[in-house]
Amino acid sequence: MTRSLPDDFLFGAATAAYQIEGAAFEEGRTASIWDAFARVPGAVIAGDNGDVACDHYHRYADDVALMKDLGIQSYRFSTSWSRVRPDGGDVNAAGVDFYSRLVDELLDAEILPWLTLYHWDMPQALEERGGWTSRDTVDRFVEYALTMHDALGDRVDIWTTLNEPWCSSFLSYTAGAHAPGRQSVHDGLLASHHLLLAHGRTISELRARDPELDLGITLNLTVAEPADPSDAADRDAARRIDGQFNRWFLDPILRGSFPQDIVEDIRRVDAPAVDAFVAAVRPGDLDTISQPLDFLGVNYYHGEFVGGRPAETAPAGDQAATGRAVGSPFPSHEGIHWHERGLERTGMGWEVQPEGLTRLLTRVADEYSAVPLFVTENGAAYDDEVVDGSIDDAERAAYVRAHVAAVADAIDQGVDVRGYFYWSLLDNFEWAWGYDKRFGIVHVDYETQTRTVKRSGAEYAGIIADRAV
Ligand code: IFM
Repeated sequence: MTRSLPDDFLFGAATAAYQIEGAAFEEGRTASIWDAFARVPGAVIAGDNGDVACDHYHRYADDVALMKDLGIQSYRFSTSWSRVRPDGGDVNAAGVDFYSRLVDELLDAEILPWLTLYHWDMPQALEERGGWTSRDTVDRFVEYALTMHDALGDRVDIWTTLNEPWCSSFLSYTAGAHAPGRQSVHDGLLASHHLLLAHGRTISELRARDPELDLGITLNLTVAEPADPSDAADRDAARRIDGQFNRWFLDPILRGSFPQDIVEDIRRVDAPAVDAFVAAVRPGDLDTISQPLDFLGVNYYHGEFVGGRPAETAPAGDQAATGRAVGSPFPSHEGIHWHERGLERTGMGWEVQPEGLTRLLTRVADEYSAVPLFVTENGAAYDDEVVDGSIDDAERAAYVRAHVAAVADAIDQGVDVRGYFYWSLLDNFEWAWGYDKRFGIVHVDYETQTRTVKRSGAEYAGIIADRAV
């Protein structure tokens, strides 16, 4: 059955600064936490780093032309704090100018620029002063956001404060799997609060400057399901995943409170960390965090199928990325076990579960808010093969179709979903996995920097042209 998307539905593609730009130390840019972390032995597979990446810094005009050829309507990119305010200090005019040229190129190509201020690459100098565990970093972030608005506010209307704060707090400060690689429940909790506060402060400053801007945040959300819904321990495992992954961010942003059941779970594991977190949440902070948004960005990749006891058959997916010992990103993780349910998996070991996206969008709309939703990331890595210069990635093409159809299902059920951004436009630096995992609809040969549109890219272009799957 052909599924049509509304005429004003926005089809886009997404990237992030550190994953594609390269030029890591050019024209005034200094180290971000990812430049430092990638140099920690074992932190990133094969010792890869973002020094060159897709060399987008020098090739942005060609990349915009490629997007135009594909019919991409909006490009979601992030700006690098370390390029714009190196070391978190003074403004670097050359860094700002890069983004100004990129935006002009997009507008000339009639592609809507969608700017994300933070996709995980804080200046390393700020990390050395406490990073996201320090409240002072919130002020530095707002300064940086206003610098971007000074430069681009006349041409960019859509601003996302943060991408996936779960990753930049718990995955980074509690699990140690991402930069800066800390492993502390206390640090993850504080980082999550300060990230949210930076989001709220930035929204209020930008709103005060220009009420016409479209302002929002992007969360990575999941659908947590108990392996056996009739088993209380399995249901509790699903509650805890939902709480630590989804509600920890949805609740403060859309309801003005942290989920108390999760606060109490974590207190049983690390009471001093929770005391420090509670003290860090000062009067007024939750009002700042929960002010109205123009949109919520939802990143969805897969669900979580969990039980309260170890599964008899170990799940097929192996998401352990690196040679370093990393911890759990879930502060209260004892007694949560992943189970197998026989779904197809991507090259990341992630389950392919498109109907989970429909349920997720419906749940956010029903339980939280009627705020317009955009799927700001969805995509899959597969082991692509280049044969005679082409990449016949049928699995990725099917993945895109299935997930766009899942969005159409949510719209049919009355959810206000206004767009879909494929992750990612280009193969790129997949964090702890380095260049080993390819998510792009466009293949990148990292030796020659040649771009080749994959079959999935051609099919996505067809979906955009037809406005239907
Ligand atoms: O590559 C990442 C991106 O930076 C954030 N969301 C998930 C993607 C795939 O892991």
